[in-house]
Amino acid sequence: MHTIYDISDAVRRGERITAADALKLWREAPLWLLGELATQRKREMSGESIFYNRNVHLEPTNICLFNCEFCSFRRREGDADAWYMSLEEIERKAEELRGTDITEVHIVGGVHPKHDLDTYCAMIRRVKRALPTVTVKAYTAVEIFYMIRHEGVSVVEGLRRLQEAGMECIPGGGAEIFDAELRAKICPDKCSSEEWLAVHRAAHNMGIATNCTMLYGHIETLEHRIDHLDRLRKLQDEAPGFDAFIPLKYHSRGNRLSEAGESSVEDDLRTIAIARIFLDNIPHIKAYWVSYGKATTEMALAFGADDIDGTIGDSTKIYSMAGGVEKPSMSVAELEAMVLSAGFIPVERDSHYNVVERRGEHTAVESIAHEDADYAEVEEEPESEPEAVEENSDDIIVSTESNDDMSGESKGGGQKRTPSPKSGQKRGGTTRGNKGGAKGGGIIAFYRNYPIISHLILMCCFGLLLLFGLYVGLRSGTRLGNVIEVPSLLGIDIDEARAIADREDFRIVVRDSVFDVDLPGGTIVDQLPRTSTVRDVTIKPGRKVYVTINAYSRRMVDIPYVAKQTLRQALNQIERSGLTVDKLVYEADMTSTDYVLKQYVEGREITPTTRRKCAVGTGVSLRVSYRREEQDVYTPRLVGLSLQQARSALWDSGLNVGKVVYDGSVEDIIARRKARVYKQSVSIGTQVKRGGEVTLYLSCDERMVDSMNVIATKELKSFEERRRKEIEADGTEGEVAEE
Ligand code: V47
Repeated sequence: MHTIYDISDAVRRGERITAADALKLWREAPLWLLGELATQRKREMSGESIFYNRNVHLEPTNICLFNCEFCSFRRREGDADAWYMSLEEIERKAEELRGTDITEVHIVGGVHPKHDLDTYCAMIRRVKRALPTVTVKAYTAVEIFYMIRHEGVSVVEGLRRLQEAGMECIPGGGAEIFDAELRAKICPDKCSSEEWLAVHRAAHNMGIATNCTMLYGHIETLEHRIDHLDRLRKLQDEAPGFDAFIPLKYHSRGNRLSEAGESSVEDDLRTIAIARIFLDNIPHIKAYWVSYGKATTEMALAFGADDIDGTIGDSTKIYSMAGGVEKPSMSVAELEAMVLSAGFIPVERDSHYNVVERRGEHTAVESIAHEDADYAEVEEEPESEPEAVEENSDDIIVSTESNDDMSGESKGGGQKRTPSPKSGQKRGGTTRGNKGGAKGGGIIAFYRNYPIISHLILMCCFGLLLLFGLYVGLRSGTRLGNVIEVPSLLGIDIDEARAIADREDFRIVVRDSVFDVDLPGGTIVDQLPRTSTVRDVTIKPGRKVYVTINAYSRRMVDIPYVAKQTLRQALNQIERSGLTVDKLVYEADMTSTDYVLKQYVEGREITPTTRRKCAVGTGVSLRVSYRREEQDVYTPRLVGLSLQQARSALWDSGLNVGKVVYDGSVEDIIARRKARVYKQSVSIGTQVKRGGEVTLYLSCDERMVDSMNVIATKELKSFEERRRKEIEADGTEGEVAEE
């Protein structure tokens, strides 16, 4: 076992650290030490530079099919504050930016039910038509995965079409947290971690640079964070292409995870520092100022961040709607001042981390570039001429010069870049032209000298062409253009499903397993693509259908000791171990509320020395403290949630699950997994005693659940309004009393 001193020495020597060491450092290293180590790593990778760019975000819609727990941005179609931009509006918006000095448009938004791959491509084309020299960074891997699956094309083909439309790089959003269980809780509708990673892997292999993110500070643990970073580091080793990692601090206003609170500034700085130390193959760490605010961003520069994102121009709402910076906008002067006051050199970059130099503007970069060894010019490759940006071409030069260390070769951060189309054309054009001329002369001379042989050769070629045409025709008549309607495999045995797949000409891939006592082993409980009641879902012959099956035997797990910590920590640990909560029993206490005093499994107390295993899914009962004056809690909103989500919401509020009642639309055990709560026995915001029970009513009737959800949203709003007034009134009473 390494001590933090061993680990620090390894970092100082420039060595890679393991996931276990990173966890130890995170937990035990004092903040100053993390700052020192991360800054050393940052200096090795990007010298004294801190990067920013001139950018805007474009959020075409906030209407989204997905309903993530942490999201405050998402609206349903028809909601009063939902927005949707047509292609014309998008183009007009881009046109308004003409003549400004931005170098990047970052497009991201909701996954709109009516958008397909063509719509997404058209959006990019419209932006590029209005702003031909600006880089379009577009769509999270979640959006890309959705549009590609919807279209039924391969990831590579989908990316190729987006690239053809003008997408140059991919932002890092949608990664959230990779742990499957946690992902299923906070963003159950989004593509899986493997799918997110697969999109980025494919992009990297195609030479498309991407970013990566991690949403942290909600209900995840440090282990989840390290696991997330580890998966990113592995992908970067395998297929380099990440330009930057962006830790995204969770903001809690106006979403269903708000009870998780928000991370402290210390946690933010530790997260940034560990990311810089651990991700030794990702060239840049971005402290996204829109999320962190100016003060924390400035501090982040002393903890390994070397990028602060850009000018933004009040163009994104994702963070302001969740409680981040309101109307985010910073001038170049403000961004540079922030960097300078942290003791570093501000450097304007383009989307590929090339330095942008502007004639006539005296930037910090220009004055330092010639003095500082870190900025020594790298010899240019002959074909990659500096690309002059057309618009405002008097002002901007996208320089190919880069920081020695930033070339990243030694660190494995080297990016594959698509060669400049200009240079490619130049090389191909001249050589092909010459050869073509020589060949043309030779063929004519041969024909004149040997007319019979020439005719024979021509006849053979014609015959071959005829045969080829016949073959293509037959193939397309039988198979090409054929599609298979995806059958519902839910509830059937995996062997039976394989037989169907053989018959129908598609393939089955088991991608996950769960354990449900009520189901036989091998039963399919989920599939992708899923079937739909409103349209046919089809795939091409030979394609894969991914299934989740019920495991054959119930896994045995160690019972963790979860007492002597907060209820939230205990719930997290119980969940991670694969167990569940049986009952929360509250006990009055003088000092604390929501502190776990004791724990029981099958009636027997678990102590720190208990070494026992039990089957996955076994319930743990917790004896939890409450101070008498804090005995009451408010019933949370449960309508719209799955059973698992509703259970968690109740436990988090200090309440228990009463009866679970399914209506007639829930036909079998499989359907139960899809059912959502449409009624709760105690309405939202009712004051009840801790430990009380709430009965849940579930249905698979989506329309009914949706309409109950609308009512629930109104109830929640009026409860929040009522509470706000009560709190204000309490505050004024307090002031009067003090006076
Ligand atoms: O994927 C959503 C996050 C992401 C909340 O690549 C939230 O350069 C905190 O990825 N609290 C989208 N975070 C934004 C994004 C991004 C931003 C800036 C630069 C880049 C880049 C990428 O925002 C989502 C999600 O992880 N998010 N809601 C919230 N309440």
